[in-house]
Amino acid sequence: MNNERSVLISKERIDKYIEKLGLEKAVNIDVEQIKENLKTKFIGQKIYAFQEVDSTNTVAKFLAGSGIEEGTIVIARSQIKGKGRRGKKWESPLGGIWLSIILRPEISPQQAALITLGAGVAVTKAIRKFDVDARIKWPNDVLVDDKKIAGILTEANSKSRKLEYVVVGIGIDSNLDSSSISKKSKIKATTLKEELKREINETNLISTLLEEFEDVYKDFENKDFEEILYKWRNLSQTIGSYVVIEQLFGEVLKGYVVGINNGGSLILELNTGELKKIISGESHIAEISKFENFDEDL
Ligand code: BT5
Repeated sequence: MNNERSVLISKERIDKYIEKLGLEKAVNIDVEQIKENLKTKFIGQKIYAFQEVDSTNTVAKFLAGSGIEEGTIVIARSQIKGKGRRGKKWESPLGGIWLSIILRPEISPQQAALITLGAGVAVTKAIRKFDVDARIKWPNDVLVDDKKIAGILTEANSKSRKLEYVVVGIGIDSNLDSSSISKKSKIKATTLKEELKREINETNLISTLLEEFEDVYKDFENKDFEEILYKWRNLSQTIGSYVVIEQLFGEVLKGYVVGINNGGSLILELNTGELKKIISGESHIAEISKFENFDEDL
C-alpha cells in the first residue's frame, strides 16, 4: 500500500459528495459482515456502500481524486449508468455485484493494462471457488461456457506521465436471472445463480474477491508482472483458440491465438503464418471458436 502517496484527503469535499449520494440508504449490503469475513490488509478495509448510483467507477474516481486511501471500495446494489468499455452499457440491475476498487500503484501508465489482467485473474479465481468453471476471455471478460458472467473496466488517471490513481470496476452477475441482462443487451450471459441453481452468499463472494484481488495486487507491488501473466495464462480460455478480431478502425483479422506477451497484448498467428500483436484498447474479439470449427478458413 502506498500510504505516502495517498495525497491530501479533502474530507469535507468527500463528506458533502457522499451525503448527496445518500450513503445512509445503503440497505441490503452488509458492510460489517463483509469486513468481518475479510482477511485483507488494505483492499476493502474502507467500504462505501450505496443502494443506487450512476456508476461505482464514477463515484470511485471522485473519491480517488479527493485523496481517499488506496484499497477503498465503492459498491452499489444497482447502477443507473453502469459502464462497459468504450461507452458500452453495463446492465446493473438488483442482484449483481457492482463494485470499484481504488488503487495508487507505482507503475507506469503503460503497465496499467496489466491491472485489468490481474483483476481478471482475481474475479475468475473467486468465481471458481464457488465451483463454477469460469475462464478469462482476453482481455477482460469472464465467461462460463462462452457466456459472460463478469466484466472489468479499468480507468486510469495520470498526471505528467505518472499514474495518479487507477479505478478497477468489477461487475459479477451473481443472484440475478440472465434474462434481465440479455433482454436489454444481445450478449449471451449467465449468472452464478443459474449455474449453481441456487442463490449464493454474496457477502462471501465479495470478501473472497477482495482477498484474491489483494493477492494478485501484491504481484504488482513486487513488480512481478511475469507472475500475473502466468496466472492469467493458466485461466485463459482464449489462448489456443481461433478468433476473429475487430479493430477500432474496422479492420477484421482472423487467426490462432498463440499467447499474450509481457505487455498483455494478444499474439495472433494469421492464416498467412505472420505473427501479429493485438493491443487491447484498440481491438476486441468478435468471435471465438474451437480451432477445428474453422477448417474452411485454413
Ligand atoms: C465490460 O465491458 O465488461 C466492463 C464491465 C464493468 C462493469 C463494472 S460494474 C462496477 C463498475 N461500474 C461501472 O460502471 N462499470 C464497472 P465490455 O467488455 O465493454 O462489455 C460490455 C458488454 O457486455 C455490453 O456491450 C453487453 O454486450 C455486455 N453486458 C452488459 N451488461 C452485462 C451484464 N450485466 N452481464 C454480462 N454481460 C453484460
